[in-house]
Amino acid sequence: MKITKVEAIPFSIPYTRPLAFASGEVHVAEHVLVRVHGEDGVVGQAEAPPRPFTYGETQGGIRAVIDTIFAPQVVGLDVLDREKIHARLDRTVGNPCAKSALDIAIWDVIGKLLGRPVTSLLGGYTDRMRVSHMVGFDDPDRTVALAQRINETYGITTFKIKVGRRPIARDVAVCRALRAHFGDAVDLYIDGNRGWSAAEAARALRAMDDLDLLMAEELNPADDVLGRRWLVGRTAIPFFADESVSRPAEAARALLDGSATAISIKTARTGFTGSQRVLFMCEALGVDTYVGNQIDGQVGTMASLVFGAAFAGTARRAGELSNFLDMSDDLLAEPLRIERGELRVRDLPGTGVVIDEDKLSRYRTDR
Ligand code: MUC
Ligand code: MG
Repeated sequence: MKITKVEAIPFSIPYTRPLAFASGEVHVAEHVLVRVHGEDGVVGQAEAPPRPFTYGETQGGIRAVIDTIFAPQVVGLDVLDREKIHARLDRTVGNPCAKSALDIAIWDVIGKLLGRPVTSLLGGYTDRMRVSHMVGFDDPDRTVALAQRINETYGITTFKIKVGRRPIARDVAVCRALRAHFGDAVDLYIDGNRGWSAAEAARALRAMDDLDLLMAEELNPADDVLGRRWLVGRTAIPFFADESVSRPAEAARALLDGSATAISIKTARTGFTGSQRVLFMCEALGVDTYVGNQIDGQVGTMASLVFGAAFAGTARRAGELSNFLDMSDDLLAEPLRIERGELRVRDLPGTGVVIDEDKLSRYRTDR
């Protein structure tokens, strides 16, 4: 089936609870819905979340690169010729979220074409994932109250805490309060989004040594080449690379040069095709992975779930699949429901994304 048209539709949905972290803040989901049309009227869909503070992409930039460069390169190609499609997209450097949304939308078309859920086509390991919730910067009491509500309402028992503030005692206090409140009933891990220096991160880890943290992520910049290697070498828990590994080759480099011991996989930045490459490389090397969150809406979260549930390696750990809870509304016709701490994939051809067209009309910003 040939690709006949590609659309990049900008939309804007406010957050009820903005997320703040060391590298930025998100108040409004100004994302792009990518639609890939195939012959016979089949349409594949995916969400691109621009993250200027992470990859440099913007909503306008994603639309422009899709409309002016990627769409002309892929229209007319067969959806099954994925290597040919990627060879063309890869002529342009960067633009990870734009390329990934295209890749996922193409997989959605393939699933619909074959009449099978994409999660089965990718690997078919399980039909569900445990959910981890990411909490942004706040004070200890409010963070504990939020985590308690999320735990009671959705059964979530894994929390990622954003850190990277100064003085480091602010973040240590939040982590300590969560551990004191929940005891060993929850798993906790931290993500610094490059906010600390290597020395600050080492001090913070020392101060939290008794908190039984599961893992740590991007505590200092990977560009502090020796500082990062020094920090990772003295960290006793898995040290995840996230935004510093936006391509499979960067993940390989991070592991080989000792700037990470584990890799966060985000379908928003490596699509399904690139995420598979990252995952398979990590599996072959015996390196841990988990499914991360690019502050996705429900359409993007569905993609993370479809990928994460497809493989034993990604289904093992809780995936970050819940930050859409902080949005005031979303685009899915049938909203995602987290129950008993889990999300289930949908037994539908494709990725299972069905858009509420009235909501899309309300939130799109190009008309
Ligand atoms: C994360 O894991 O870092 C914050 C910035 C970004 O690019 O993704 C989020 C979550
Ligand atoms: Mg991160």
